Amino acid sequence: MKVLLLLCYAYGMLFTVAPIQASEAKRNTSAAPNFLIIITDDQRYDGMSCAGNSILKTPNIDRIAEGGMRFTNAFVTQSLCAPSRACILTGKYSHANGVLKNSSRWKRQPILTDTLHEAGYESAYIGKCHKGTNLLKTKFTHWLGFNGQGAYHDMGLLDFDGKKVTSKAHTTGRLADLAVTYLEKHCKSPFCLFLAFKAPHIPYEADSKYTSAFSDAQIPYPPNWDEGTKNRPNAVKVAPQVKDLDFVKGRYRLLLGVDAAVGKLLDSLTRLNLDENTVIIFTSDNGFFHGEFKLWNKRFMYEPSIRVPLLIKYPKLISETKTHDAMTLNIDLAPTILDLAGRHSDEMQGRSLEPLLTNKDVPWPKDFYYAYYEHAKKNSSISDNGIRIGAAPAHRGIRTERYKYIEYYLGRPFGSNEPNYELLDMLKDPHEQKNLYDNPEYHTVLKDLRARMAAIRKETNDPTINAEQ
Ligand SMILES: [Ca+2]
Repeated sequence: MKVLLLLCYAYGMLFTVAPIQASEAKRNTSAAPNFLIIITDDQRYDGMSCAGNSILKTPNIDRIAEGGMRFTNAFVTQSLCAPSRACILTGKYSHANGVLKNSSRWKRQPILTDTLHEAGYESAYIGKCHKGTNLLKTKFTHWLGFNGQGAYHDMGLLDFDGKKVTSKAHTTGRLADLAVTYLEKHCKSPFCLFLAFKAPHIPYEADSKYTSAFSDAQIPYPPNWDEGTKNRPNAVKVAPQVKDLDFVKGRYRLLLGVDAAVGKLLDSLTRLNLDENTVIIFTSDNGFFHGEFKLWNKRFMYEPSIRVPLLIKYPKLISETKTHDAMTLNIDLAPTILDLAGRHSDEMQGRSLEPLLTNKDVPWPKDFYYAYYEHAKKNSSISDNGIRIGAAPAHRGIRTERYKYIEYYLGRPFGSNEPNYELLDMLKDPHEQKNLYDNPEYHTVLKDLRARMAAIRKETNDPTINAEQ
């Protein structure tokens, strides 16, 4: 079996693409829009200047927001790399697509590109996927980049001739160059191009040109820094804490590289006359803590971890700079892309954002279900530098426009398996500091949230719900 897998992998390295001239791309005037989906890794919702960040300037990412739609309440249904990417590609919750953890294997199932291919699209995935090569080889017309976490320096990347090439150049810039090459020479309209950066994921090794950036910056401490996790349920207290916020500067330096790369992409779309008929979507697979409760990393259902950037630009549909505050989810992206391509998949559980992009007055969900499955095990999540980056408890919950209810149903990792619960009123308590679970005044609220969460799980075919009811 191992030999077979190796042969399969080697075969994947040998793919070639028909050389299509840039002039052919320029003739792209068909009604079917192209799609460029840019996914960063661990960029939180406010990691760009168009979302109000006064320290990190991202003029090129802001160009997507200018004349486009910025969703100010965009969430992921699981805050972790591989599961969130699976949600994006399948349009389904983790419990429905089966990618519950980073280590989960993909089961055979339709994804976004299956429907696009039927509609005459070609597809490409460039960069980090975090899942096996078979998924990329079977579900995309072209795949370039790397499997797993990759590296920022001296990494072998596949080029468009199928050769593995190592370069001293920083991976962020190299991925952008591959995407530009794809647009110039290899794309066949209509196309759907995913460009997935590793940045700003650890390790914080930015391009050397940004080494001195932010050296004098004062990263603001959040209002809930001082208390750490002392007021949080026991299950949360396993999470490693940081002593200061210097690491944020490393993340911002990596995002400067992403911003420059985005600039290259946008310039090439304009140069190739593809900008009018290409839908640009910019988002991240999950958010990140910048010291809230002295936490870093992601995984938890608190706001900094589950909120992500979401920008959509499509001049044919959106004529001026706009924002929208409806709650949108990572599982909505695939249905949105299909809708804009004139297609639909009954398999998907998210909903198209097209009515929001066009300001239609439609009923829209006011709550969503969140679940995180990797219950930390001793010694199972030690990083190279000795920090337990993955120490989080399994949990699930529901977030409405006002409330958040969380169940740590397996209790505290490395300790008691007695469940913990958390109820937050984000209207009165925007920094999520006060657990109201035991407050009798919120008894009805709690009961309603539990009932609603059970209803969503049932509606979306959570295979574990019947066992518990
Ligand atoms: Ca991630």
